[in-house]
Amino acid sequence: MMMLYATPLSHYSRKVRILLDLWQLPYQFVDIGNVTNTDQDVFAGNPLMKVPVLVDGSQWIIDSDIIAQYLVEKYDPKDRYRVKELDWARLNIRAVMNGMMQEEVKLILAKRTGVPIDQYEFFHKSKQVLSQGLNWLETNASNFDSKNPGYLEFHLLCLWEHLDFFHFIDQSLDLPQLRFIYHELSQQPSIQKTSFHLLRRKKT
Ligand SMILES: N[C@@H](CCC(=O)N[C@@H](CS)C(=O)NCC(=O)O)C(=O)O
Repeated sequence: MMMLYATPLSHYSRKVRILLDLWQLPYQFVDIGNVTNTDQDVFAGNPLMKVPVLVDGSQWIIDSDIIAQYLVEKYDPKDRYRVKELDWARLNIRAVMNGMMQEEVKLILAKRTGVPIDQYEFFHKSKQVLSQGLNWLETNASNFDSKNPGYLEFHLLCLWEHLDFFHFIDQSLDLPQLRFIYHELSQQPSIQKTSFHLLRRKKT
């Protein structure tokens, strides 16, 4: 059986988990625990010490988007969720969301390891990216297809719910379209299965 090294609260991993659930592909979820760990073996040998990592027989694949591509090639050649789409506007949106996820990880891991983030300009930029990113996504929201959601829309779901979970959504921002799309997507049972809201607030 495939093994996915991840954590229940990893937004990058959740993108892959949603695809696996939609395709009804069984896999073993290996919770690696705290991602601040510095033992490469805990991350299934990933030298970057990040999750997700997929092990499928002799195949070892890192990085959520590459894992998604691998899975589509092997299990969904028709690419029902448009993982391999080449629509430049939508790919830019994916890049923005992946970048925002990275800034969020930076903030969370800094806090978790005792860095006083409010004291450093470096982290102010990360917070600014989160607010600007949300505004930019709202402006570009017509590119999302909430009636026929695919990999792009799953990025938004994972990003939004994670930001919400960690209280990174600036409530003064006006984001009606993003809220609507999130709400529509979050109703789907296959998506609810991996909801962060099912988890208690814990350090994983
Ligand atoms: N580009 C990678 C990013 C993976 C990533 O940053 N994962 C986070 C958890 S959501 C992590 O493991 N962070 C540990 C660290 O940065 O030290 C991907 O798409 O898989």
